[in-house]
Amino acid sequence: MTEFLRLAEDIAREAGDMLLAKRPTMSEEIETKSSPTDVVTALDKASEELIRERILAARPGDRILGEEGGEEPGDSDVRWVVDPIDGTVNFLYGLPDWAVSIAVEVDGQVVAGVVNLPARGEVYTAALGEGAWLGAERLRCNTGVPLAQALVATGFGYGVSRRAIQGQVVAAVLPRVRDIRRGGSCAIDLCSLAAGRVDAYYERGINPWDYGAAGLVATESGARLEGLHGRPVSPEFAICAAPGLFEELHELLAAQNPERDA
Ligand code: LIP
Repeated sequence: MTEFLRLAEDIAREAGDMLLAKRPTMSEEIETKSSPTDVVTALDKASEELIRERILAARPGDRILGEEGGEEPGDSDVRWVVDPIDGTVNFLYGLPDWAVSIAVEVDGQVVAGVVNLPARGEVYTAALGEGAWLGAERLRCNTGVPLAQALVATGFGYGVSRRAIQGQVVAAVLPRVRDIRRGGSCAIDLCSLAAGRVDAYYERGINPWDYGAAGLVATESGARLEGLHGRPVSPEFAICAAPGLFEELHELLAAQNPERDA
């Protein structure tokens, strides 16, 4: 596990340094993906290429799932789950909240995760059963916070028709909580929860590369991360908070039927 974590951290730092150094010259090259607001920059692709090369040089045969390049086949029971830039819109606009995220799964379970925020100089790490860390600081999420006093992070997937529903859901949540934050990166929202900078998080439409590494950071900090009705977290839905607040937020969200499409 330590070997996985060290390698993931080295690679996430190298990709982050490259992105910081090159950002001003290459960020103009933009394509769109699932919708006009779903962007990918040349640097998303360059970052993922670098990460894939480094993983395969160190561990040939391992499988890799990346946001931009899809799944690399392989026989290994080890799979690396990579988001070369989570928070691409922030990155594009020069906002500091974007991250390189690398998770390592063994037999389908995330055992190590690294989330590097180069523009903030922060690196979050977690290892299964061994805790979550911001640099050398052990992380523990906030506990004992009632829903009415909770600062809740969320995000909005890019699908245009789903955005109307996401707006309805957030309108139901807002009057019941302290406030809402929309930071622009699922990975950073989950790490912020682990660090006690927000109390809870929910979102529809995220992907394994968004929550792979940061999900382990959050759960190792003491939080619960699940889908609705006891289902595992998935692209359909994610809720994360310390036990107690988790159940309160789950009740509120489930009543909104937030997975509906119309
Ligand atoms: C982003 C997610 C964020 C979500 C955005 C987007 P990207 O990922 O991390 O939580 O709200 O819509 O999906 O596109 O920056 O890798």
